[in-house]
Amino acid sequence: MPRLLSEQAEKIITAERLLLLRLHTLLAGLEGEAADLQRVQDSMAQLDQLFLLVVVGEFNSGKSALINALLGEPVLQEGVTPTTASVHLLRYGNKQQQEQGKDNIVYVSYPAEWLHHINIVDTPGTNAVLRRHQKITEQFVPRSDLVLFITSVDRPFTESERQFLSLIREWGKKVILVLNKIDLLRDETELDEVITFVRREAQRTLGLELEVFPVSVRMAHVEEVDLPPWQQGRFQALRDHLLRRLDERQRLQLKLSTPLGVGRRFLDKYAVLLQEQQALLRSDQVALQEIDQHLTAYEVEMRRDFVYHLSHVQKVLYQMADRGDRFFDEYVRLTRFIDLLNSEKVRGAFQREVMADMAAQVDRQVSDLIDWLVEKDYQQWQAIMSFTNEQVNRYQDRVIGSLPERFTMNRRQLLDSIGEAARRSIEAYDKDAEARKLADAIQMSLAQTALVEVGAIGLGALLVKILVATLADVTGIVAASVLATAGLYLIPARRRKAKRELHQQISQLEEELSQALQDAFERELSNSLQRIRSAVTPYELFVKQETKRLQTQGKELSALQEETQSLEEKVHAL
Ligand SMILES: Nc1nc2c(ncn2[C@@H]2O[C@H](COP(=O)(O)OP(=O)(O)OP(=O)(O)O)[C@@H](O)[C@H]2O)c(=O)[nH]1
Ligand SMILES: [Mg+2]
Repeated sequence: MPRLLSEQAEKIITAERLLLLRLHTLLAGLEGEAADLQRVQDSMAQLDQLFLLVVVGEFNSGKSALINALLGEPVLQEGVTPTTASVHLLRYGNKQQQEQGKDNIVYVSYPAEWLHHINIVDTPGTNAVLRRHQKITEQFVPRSDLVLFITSVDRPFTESERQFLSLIREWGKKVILVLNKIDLLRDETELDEVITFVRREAQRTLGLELEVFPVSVRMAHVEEVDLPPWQQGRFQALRDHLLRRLDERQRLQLKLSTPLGVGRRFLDKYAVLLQEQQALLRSDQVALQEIDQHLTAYEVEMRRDFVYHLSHVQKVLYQMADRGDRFFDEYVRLTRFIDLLNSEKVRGAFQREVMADMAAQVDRQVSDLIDWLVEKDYQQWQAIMSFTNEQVNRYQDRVIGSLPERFTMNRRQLLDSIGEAARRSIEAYDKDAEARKLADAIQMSLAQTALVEVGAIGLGALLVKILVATLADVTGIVAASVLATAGLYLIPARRRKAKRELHQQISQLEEELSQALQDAFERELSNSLQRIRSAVTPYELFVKQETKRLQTQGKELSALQEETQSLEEKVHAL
């Protein structure tokens, strides 16, 4: 039977080592605190060490005195002021001696048989003016396999004791509560009262059913038979419990629970951190989706508005066509035959009445369109900039200093770089230069399709140039000389032809101009979208990568939680 037990125990120990190793890897990946990583490593090493019974409590509660009473000799120093200044670890030795370890622990050897199975630790008292004492003890708590918590009847269950007990609980420790100095009480009623109080408070504030041992360490060695109960030391019960009833199996269970308690505490702690990072990344994903939707909507809206802006330009040309109709109706008639003889005059009138201020109007409409395009692009960058600011601020509101450095730094840098790209674009934005560039591009492409030489004449003037070159034919159709040779009865037919030709010319021009504008617009829009998207891309990648990392780590964390649970059950079943 003992052989079976130890085999199973061996298996559990191996599993615990593996668990701690995986936990260590996980915490390192999560950029866990150095102290936490160290603690996990210590837990691994401590699996090989002897059972550790750790005595804690407020200063002056009688911790050192209690250990002395167990030993039957005043090995440790006692005193009415804060006395024990460093951790004292009592272990078996052939003779009594004391040495200062490198780890700030004082190692005390003593030849008591039971020290073969248990090491017992005296700690500096808590709640003393000497804050350092409390720190030392707090740091030692995770190592303990069983905690003996000593409070005394003259100040039972203080607030600071409650806090300290809850810290011990966080490490998953089993606690035995000792209520010392019962010799200070007047009668049994007072004793019952104080025990009930301590039990109730532990239950109420910590939800703990604690085993309570009322004792008087001072009376530990006084013959008890003739004394009333509250004046008896009752020490024997505690001694029995610790040295005899705490048998090998129980000690093993407690010992094997220690690393699981440590593991559980870190798993809980880092699960919260993981969740915070996940929440933050989710907010980033949402923001990135919003940007994407925003850009898609922007594209749709731009296309729609472009049609509207383009129609203004087209309208200028349609109006010119209408004026042309009226012109031919008025001029190409028999009564104006004399006027038609002067073709220079006809051309002059045509320019004045039909072309009119078309050039200026086209220039104005196109420049409106360009301004709109440039302004919209600019607005997009501003929207992106305010998005990044928002995300940066959201991060600042959420967590201050608790998230891993690399994660927060990278995230911050990437957000900043989007903001920076937006800022640079906005600052370097020379709307006039952008507009000029666009206007030139439109002119160039129009000139190319119409096979006209361009100088720096402006778009409207270019249109006039194109029209004048082709309209010579149109006015030529209605010139008197032509009409004379062809026969005057042809006037109405010529009028119709002139109109038709003019419409054709104008609609061809309109098509070419629209195409040039459309091309320029598409080019600008896709450049603008691409610039914004590529500024956001590195951040998008980061969010994707980190989300994946968190998923993997989250899975490992859950797996370790399950493994801890299963080992706890196995330890319990030992
Ligand atoms: N009346 C009474 N006094 C006791 C009892 N046990 C210890 N004392 C006294 O309480 C004082 C403190 O005892 P220590 O053992 O030094 O207390 P401690 O908890 O180790 O204190 P620190 O080392 O300062 O944390 C000493 O004067 C002891 O003699 C007891 O059962 N009854
Ligand atoms: Mg002491």
